[in-house]
Amino acid sequence: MDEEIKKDKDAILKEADGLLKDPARRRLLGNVLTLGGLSLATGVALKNYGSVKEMLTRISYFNDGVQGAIFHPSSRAPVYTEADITNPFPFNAFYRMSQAPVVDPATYKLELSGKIADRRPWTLPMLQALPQTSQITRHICVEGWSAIGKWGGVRFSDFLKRVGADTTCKYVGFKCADGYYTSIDMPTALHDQTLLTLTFRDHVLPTWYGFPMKLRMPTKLGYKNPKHIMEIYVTNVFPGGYWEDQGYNWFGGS
Ligand SMILES: Nc1nc2c(c(=O)[nH]1)N[C@H]1C(S)=C(S)[C@@H](COP(=O)(O)O)O[C@H]1N2
Ligand SMILES: [Mo]
Repeated sequence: MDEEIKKDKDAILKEADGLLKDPARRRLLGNVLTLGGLSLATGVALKNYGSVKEMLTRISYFNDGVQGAIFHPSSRAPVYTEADITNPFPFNAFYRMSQAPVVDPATYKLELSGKIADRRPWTLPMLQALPQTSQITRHICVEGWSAIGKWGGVRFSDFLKRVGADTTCKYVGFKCADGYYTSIDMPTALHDQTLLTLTFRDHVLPTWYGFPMKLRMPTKLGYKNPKHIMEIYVTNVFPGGYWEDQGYNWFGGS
């Protein structure tokens, strides 16, 4: 880490520490005064104390350069136990729950494009036949809530290798059935906690949580975790995202 970035990191933590002196805020936030917890800290604290504008400023304060530099492929998000799972788990999207897109499993095909050697589409049974793993992690939404859930599916790095994705590219982009879109940096795509998930709490992903598929990254804020994925592409051309294009920080790490 170079000197300049190290200074930024210290300054950010110091400022957050100042903001969190109030014991009520501390209680709300628990153990979070690490860079890993800072997005949660700012999201929750600002929900209670500040405006949306302030929240966005604070999220953007973690500018992409600083985050990219402090994010190391080996940093891991905390994992939890079955007993910690939040029930019911919150729903969130840019529309109401009843408007979540209904995708037909019989005709569903995951499209691949961009810098990928084998761009043949994947059906759900093909995806289900790949080795599966599951993980209990905390999902953090910048709107001021967080919740612990269990998601299961295919390790995304395995999938990318299998289809011959060019992992020297900078970005992986996602297009969703509801018109949502987002994109992530390649190191996060290859992170071993990044999963292409097909289940929630050991059952087929419900419509509102993103059927047929949600990319789950515990190292990223909620809006970076696309639901209802229809297409995945690999590119060096910055793809942006639905909220990112409206001012949310692109890196969006938690
Ligand atoms: N396709 C799609 N994915 C999306 C969204 C969306 O509106 N559409 N919202 C994002 C946001 S802001 C959050 S917090 C999470 C919410 O996921 P959940 O409904 O499973 O809690 O989905 C993310 N992924
Ligand atoms: Mo969110």
